[in-house]
Amino acid sequence: MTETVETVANAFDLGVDGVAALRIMTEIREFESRLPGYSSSGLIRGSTHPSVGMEAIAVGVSRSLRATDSIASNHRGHAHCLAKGADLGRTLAEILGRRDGYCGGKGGSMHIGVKELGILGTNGIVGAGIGLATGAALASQMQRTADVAVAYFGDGASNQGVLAESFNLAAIWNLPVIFICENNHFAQSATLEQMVAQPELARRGEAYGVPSIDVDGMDVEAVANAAAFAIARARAGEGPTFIVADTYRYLGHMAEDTEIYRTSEQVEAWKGKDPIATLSGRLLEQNILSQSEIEALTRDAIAAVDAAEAFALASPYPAVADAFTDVIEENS
Ligand SMILES: Cc1ncc(C[n+]2csc(CCOP(=O)(O)OP(=O)(O)O)c2C)c(N)n1
Ligand SMILES: [Mg+2]
Repeated sequence: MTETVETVANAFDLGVDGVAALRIMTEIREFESRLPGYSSSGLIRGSTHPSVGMEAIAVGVSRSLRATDSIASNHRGHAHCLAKGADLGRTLAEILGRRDGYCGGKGGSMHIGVKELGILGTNGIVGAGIGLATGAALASQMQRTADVAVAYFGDGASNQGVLAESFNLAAIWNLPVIFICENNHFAQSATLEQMVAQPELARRGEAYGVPSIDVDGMDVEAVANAAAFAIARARAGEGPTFIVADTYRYLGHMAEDTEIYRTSEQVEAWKGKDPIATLSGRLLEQNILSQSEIEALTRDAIAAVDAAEAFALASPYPAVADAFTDVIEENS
């Protein structure tokens, strides 16, 4: 049994929240779509994982988060950071290994941490963010800050043992943590059906006493409402929630992916549920934006990413002499 979100205080209001959500989703789409090109032209060292198609989740969740709330992200984490308030230029500079990146260009795509925005880090170790967010939630509870912590992870990561441990501790200690599983149905080339015998992932929360919600991860309103419900519960001291958001990544697992494990028909079918097209359609239907205003918003988003790209490319690489600075934070 999963929870149903019927009444949510602070529900997503298309007139109030719709345009901002469309803007950030369009920026993220443009930002992430450029990554394979940077990889093939040698601007990115190592792998980077775009989240094109999955924008509604990070944007929907972040709508109810404040700067002091924490997020722990994964290897596909740029959208999580951007939706939490990270700057496009500094994020791209980090991905390209430049000095103006959030970690001085020494972290890269899978180590973007921004303390002042509560971004505990993107993370190359599948599942690791689940434990980090649970720990941040424990800190918040002990310090009585009413801040919450969010763990973003994939369907593949849900099979890591840390999820079981974190669910259990969060449930018995009533921790203010929201577990967000972005179920895009693949872990690299493995399908969810190959990985698990019980694909209804939300049922796992129930087994630990963590209320669980299934949500359409292609619908920013639905995600925002589920997250608002879960975040309000956490802030009120009512404990953890598990949200499973059904979604799909349009691009390969990483730039070099041959994608032999799926059909183009499947990819096209999911594009028919595109989160940006769906939101644009609703804004048009409700006369909140006109077609020409949507086009202008799209042009602005592209210009914002152009500016981020120019900023990142103009930033130098870190100096070799600085290789060992900023590696360990000294306790003050
Ligand atoms: C502990 C660990 N095991 C394996 C890997 C290799 N790896 C990187 S991404 C990935 C797939 C993760 O799938 P999922 O959690 O569903 O996230 P998605 O890539 O679909 O967003 C794997 C197996 C890793 N980075 N860390
Ligand atoms: Mg996955």
